[in-house]
Amino acid sequence: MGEVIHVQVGGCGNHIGYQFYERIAKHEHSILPNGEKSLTRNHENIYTDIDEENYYTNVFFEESKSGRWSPRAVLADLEPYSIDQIQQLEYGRIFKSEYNAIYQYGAGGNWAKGHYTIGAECVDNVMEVVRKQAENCGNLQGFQLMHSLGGGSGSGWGTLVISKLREEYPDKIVSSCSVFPSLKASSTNPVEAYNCVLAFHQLIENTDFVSCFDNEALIEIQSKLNLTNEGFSAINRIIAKVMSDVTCSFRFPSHLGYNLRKLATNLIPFPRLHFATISHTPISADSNNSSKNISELFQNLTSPNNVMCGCDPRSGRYMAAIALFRGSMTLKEVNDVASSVSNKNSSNWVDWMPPNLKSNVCKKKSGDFESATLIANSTSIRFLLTNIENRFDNLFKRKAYLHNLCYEGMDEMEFSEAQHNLNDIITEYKCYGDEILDDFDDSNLDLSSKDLI
Ligand SMILES: Nc1nc2c(ncn2[C@@H]2O[C@H](COP(=O)(O)OP(=O)(O)OP(=O)(O)O)[C@@H](O)[C@H]2O)c(=O)[nH]1
Ligand SMILES: [Mg+2]
Repeated sequence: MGEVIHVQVGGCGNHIGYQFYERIAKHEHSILPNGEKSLTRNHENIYTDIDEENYYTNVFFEESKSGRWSPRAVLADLEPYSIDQIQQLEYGRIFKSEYNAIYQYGAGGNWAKGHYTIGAECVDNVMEVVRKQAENCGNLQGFQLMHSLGGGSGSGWGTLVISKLREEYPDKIVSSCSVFPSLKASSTNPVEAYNCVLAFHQLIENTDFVSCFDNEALIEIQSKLNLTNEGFSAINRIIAKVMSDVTCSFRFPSHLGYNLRKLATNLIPFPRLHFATISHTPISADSNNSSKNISELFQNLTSPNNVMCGCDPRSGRYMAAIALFRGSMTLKEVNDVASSVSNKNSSNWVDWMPPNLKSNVCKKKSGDFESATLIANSTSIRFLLTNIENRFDNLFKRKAYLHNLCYEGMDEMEFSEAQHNLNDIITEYKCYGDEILDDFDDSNLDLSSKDLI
């Protein structure tokens, strides 16, 4: 299968990365906080033998000579707080500190500090640690980087790391799990939209595949779940749950074994358009959600309320999608529903090729319930991108706060280039899918439908 090196950068990146690893170690690979495998696990249903179990665990974890498993993870931040916090948590000890790159400077919410000045001074150390991780891999598939696009470290430094990964490992897949900023997250950083668009420009050029999460949509989901008082930690658990599904067919036997490359190949008809919308169900494991059949799970996946970046799939068209089911269902059962769903709703797909919907089933459930995730290349992503472009433009046309970033050596041209690149992507998504949906009217969308969460 080949190994994936996971890199988490900045405050948000480190918090969601921790939740991801805690989830997959504790609930999915039976790894205890000290790195040992739990003796009580029951692998007969999933694996044929222990060698097969180790083969799959090896993708995101490395085994030491003493039989302890630790994440193939690099923890990087330009300030120490997030990693300090992680180290106090239940699974904090599972990360090896030799793979940390921690600094005291802080990027102060400024993309240019992360990408150029401070970040550039520190990036070699991160790459050094990545190299150490890569030396422990027999057949590295690629990288998964987690970060937010709104701050200085995850956004600026994170995308610098991405560009170095691309340069040093040109034949490996570089993917990211990127969190878009929300005005509702009560951020006091006025230049978030600059940070986001400058980072997005880098993601277009230097990643193969991006899983898009939007804090705006996640805050909405969180409030429907009555978890608002938990702040980001509830949101991060949702992202971790979804990312565990996105990666489950690399980590467990499944009908169509996917790896990062196969995922990217199936989803991306044009290299620049590699920004995935992800829907997941059930988002909360409550009793109302536990007994859904395959059709109901499918229906939820196409509901706007279950999309992690808030884009209504009906406002665009799918170019390609992978529906990933976890549970005891068979691939034939899923395929039967999938083909009837895509035939019935063929207008939701681009009309220049037959609906490209692949399904996969992984027997290993995520917790106690059957679940489903749709990783889609949908032209509706342009609504998220347009929103961020508007926020950027409101600042940039007034040159507001520009001096904060230019003071770090940036030129106004770079802002214009990033904005053009983003606008081009928005136009490309529109051209490939949405021409006849220009008069799309969202007034009749039923956002209160009962299949929410
Ligand atoms: N989902 C989620 N979003 C977060 C979290 N922490 C911060 N954010 C959002 O991410 C953006 C700020 O990014 P951070 O990750 O805190 O910043 P950073 O990458 O550490 O960069 P600097 O601190 O500026 O150097 C803002 O839009 C926040 O609302 C988190 O734990 N989860
Ligand atoms: Mg920070």
